[in-house]
Amino acid sequence: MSKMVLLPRALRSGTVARIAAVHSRHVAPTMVLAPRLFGSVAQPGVSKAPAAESRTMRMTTEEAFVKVLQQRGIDNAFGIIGSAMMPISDLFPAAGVKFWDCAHEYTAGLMSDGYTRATGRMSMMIAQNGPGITNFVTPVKTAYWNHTPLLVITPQAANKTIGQGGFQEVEQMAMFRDCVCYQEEVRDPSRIPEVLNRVIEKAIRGSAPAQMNIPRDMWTKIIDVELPAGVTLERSPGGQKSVAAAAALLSGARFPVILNGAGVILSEGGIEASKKLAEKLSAPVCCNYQHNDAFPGSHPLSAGPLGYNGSKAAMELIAKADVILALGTRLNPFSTLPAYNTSYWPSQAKLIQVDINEARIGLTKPVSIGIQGDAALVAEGILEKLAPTAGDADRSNREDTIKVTKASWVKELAAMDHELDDAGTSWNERSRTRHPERMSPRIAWRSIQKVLPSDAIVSSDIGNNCAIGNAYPSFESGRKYLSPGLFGPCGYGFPSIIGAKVGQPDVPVVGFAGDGAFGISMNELTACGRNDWPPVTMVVFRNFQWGAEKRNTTLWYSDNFVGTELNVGVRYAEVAKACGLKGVQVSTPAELEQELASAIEGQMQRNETTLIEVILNQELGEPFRRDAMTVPNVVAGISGDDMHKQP
Ligand SMILES: Cc1ncc(C[n+]2csc(CCOP(=O)(O)OP(=O)(O)O)c2C)c(N)n1
Ligand SMILES: [Mg+2]
Repeated sequence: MSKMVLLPRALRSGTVARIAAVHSRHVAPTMVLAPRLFGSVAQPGVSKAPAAESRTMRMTTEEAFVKVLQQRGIDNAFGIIGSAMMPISDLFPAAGVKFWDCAHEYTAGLMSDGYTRATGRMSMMIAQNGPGITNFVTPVKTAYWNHTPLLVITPQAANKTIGQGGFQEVEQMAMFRDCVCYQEEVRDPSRIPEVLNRVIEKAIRGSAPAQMNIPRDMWTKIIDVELPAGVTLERSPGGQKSVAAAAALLSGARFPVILNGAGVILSEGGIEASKKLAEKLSAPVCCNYQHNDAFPGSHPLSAGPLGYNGSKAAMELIAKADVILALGTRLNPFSTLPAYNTSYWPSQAKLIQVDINEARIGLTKPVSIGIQGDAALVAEGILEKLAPTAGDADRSNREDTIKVTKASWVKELAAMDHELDDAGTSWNERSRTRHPERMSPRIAWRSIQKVLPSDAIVSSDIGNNCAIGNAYPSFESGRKYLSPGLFGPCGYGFPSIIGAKVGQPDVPVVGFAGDGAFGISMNELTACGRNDWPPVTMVVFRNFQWGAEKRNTTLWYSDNFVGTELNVGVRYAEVAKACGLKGVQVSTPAELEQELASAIEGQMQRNETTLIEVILNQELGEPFRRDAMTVPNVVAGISGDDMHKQP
């Protein structure tokens, strides 16, 4: 790269020569002593009054931004390049920040979520103001309900012209108000490091995305600033009276059950702390819907996930609870609504809810004891305060019940090959008859389960085949299962597994998605095969339909299939090949097992990304929300004859 530095015209005059020298990327920032709290925009030619107590440095706004990123170790950014970020992206290579230039901002954001969920390290989303940023809305809200601390940088139209309805201008603060735990717009160039530092801090404290909105004419300014230091807040072990009350309640319980949510995964040592507590109490541990990695699947007290297509054992066991310890969870509706046509949530049980976020305690269920605190620390505190006899009442009966209930579910699951039709409907039966040679979703999942490495990171998507998978893979540690979460965006499985692999390159990763949802995200096939992008294995369930919604149509709209059919002519494996990746289509369990094993081997040994297109029959499992649907009424009736032609 040329050593010559091109300066903005305003800086090319003799009077500002000193500043021009500082602007050069080859010149180290000058230390200036100045009595300022945060910073100021440098006045050309004005000398500073020295003040020993302040250590202000002169630098550009983009240097300040990048230095704060460096202080915080934020070294991975996901997005699409645009002029509004170029002053900082220009510095990324020198700074050690890797910019993952994706095919779409929607999927870039989901990659960022996958990266941070799989590693626990914050990443950054960044895009062009206007249309780039609007593409971020869905992934940011997705990360919000996945409780992922992300740094969302939204360059904004310039202050000089904003409001004139110019180019790439949109209300970026209003747009994200409901999607982030904190947002702030930069008001003055000198405040860039202060604001960036605060936004990062808020994302950590809120365990959610936080947004910094920055008018693009804030870049390339020269400022005198003191870089702010981060403040690490110790997490709360919870109010001590409430912890003691929870310990007393659990000590007297006849059938205590622990329900682990995302907070257990996110808090350091959360899984271990819940394990110790469970062992002392001989309490079964259920996982919240889509947080299947919140407790080791091989542990004798592991009951599995609640919710749709989850573990019947978990649901039967929690139904018996007289005291539930809900640890690190907001008790989202999908973990408490009926499943398998049975209502399992024990409304009479006493409920202890522990969450780091006070706003979520008692929000969805009445609680007996609420504790605002870190899941691990609260669990440790409760364990310390338990009565010596805690868990003794009925202990061996309870242990037997857990064993028998789990064994019976394992047996039942192993024998479940097909999906049931509701009374009066016949879609599943017709699907089997139409394609008797094709695998059912459950037969495919059993093959997948056989081949998945025990340490794999797995992603999932919104769709019926992925939902059926709820009961199959289990995990021995946290940050292994990346599901789309409660915002429920189709298109999550592929980008999130790429993000996970970026963060955990030495771990095998396998992504899952239905054919429709994959279609939303498949433009990343064009991005992920490049040089330094890590290899992944992606499984696409090919049932030629938007299956999950089709099931709703079957149940409530008499098979009036509107918008549920996908293009049967598309060969996803061929698309992957056209993008320079490996693509295979499989249609038998043996092929699936062989190709999946070889794809994972290729991922780990030969840097190969493989897409496996799994041809399935069109059977459909449980719908997501029976509670939200009703049979339609016909009152006035609708006729095609009433359609007018537009003038
Ligand atoms: C972005 C987005 N659009 C639409 C939906 C509604 N939706 C939920 S599940 C689903 C069908 C998914 O179909 P597919 O990915 O093919 O999986 P399948 O159910 O067939 O296994 C749709 C359209 C959604 N959740 N997210
Ligand atoms: Mg489908």
